[in-house]
Amino acid sequence: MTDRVIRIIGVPIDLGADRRGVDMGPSAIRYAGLNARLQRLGWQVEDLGNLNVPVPETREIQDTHLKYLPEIAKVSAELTETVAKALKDGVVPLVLGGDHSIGIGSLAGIAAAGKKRGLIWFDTHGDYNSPQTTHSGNIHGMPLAVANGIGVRELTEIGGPGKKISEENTVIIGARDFDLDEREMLHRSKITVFTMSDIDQLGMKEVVSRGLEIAGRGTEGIHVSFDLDVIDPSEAPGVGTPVAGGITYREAHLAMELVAESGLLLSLDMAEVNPILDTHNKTAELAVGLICSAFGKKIF
Ligand code: 4U7
Ligand code: MN
Ligand code: MN
Ligand code: MN
Repeated sequence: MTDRVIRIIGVPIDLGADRRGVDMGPSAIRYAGLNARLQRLGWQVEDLGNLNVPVPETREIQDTHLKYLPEIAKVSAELTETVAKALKDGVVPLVLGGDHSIGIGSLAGIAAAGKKRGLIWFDTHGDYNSPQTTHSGNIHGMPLAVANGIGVRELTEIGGPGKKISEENTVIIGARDFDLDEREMLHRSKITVFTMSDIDQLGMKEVVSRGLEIAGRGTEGIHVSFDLDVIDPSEAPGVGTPVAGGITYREAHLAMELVAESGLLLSLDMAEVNPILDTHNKTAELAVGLICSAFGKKIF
């Protein structure tokens, strides 16, 4: 029936995270039946396979404040081109992580394609550290900052100089674990943050509606970057960085259903699935369910 095409781009990277395991995310998500389920929704699916990512054991850490910088810069540049090409081809890029450093390439690719898009970043964390503020040196704690022009040029200039996001159209949802300096930098930015406490008080429906309004204002649509650790570890144990007190299974689906209903979604990242910590691929299956909700699956 369809001219609607989703192009799947796997990025089996864990160089940006301390813990090994999220490199198996793309495989776990495909194993959970992603392609067939999207096809059943009426989408045409083009799976590009995975980008080439070096294995950490074959590399040495050069800078402890920016672990595996050259390797991550190279993968991010390749992802940037792949995402930009997808957008130029008029298809929807679906990027499967891998750790959340994939956000660097996704957002640079969108910017390189010349698109003005809003951004909703579902995450426990701000991912807004700089090489100066990071405690871990892990680049998966930095992609949002990098996209906003903060950090080393090897990362911020991928896909061209300048910021890759518009702060005014950027929203974080589900936050509950910021580093102190990261929190300060976010306060000073024009990025909107909805914490877990906001979700408790306003409800997910209201938070996502406000988020969509902010991200969609004056843009061509939105990119959603979804870090599975935003969901409570009881529902999503298989993530890179589990933190108690997250959103529920239904809240996550509601959020994606509202994104679908808005008609604004133009590209999507699913990050930080870690099959090693999972039970029977539960988290990857949840990720597939959320992807389907975001791309229009209706219960009835
Ligand atoms: B994720 C952290 F210190 N802030 O920088 C850091 F708490 O992509 C966590 O959101 C980063 O999973 C988490 O290492 C990155 C830490
Ligand atoms: Mn993240
Ligand atoms: Mn996170
Ligand atoms: Mn810390």
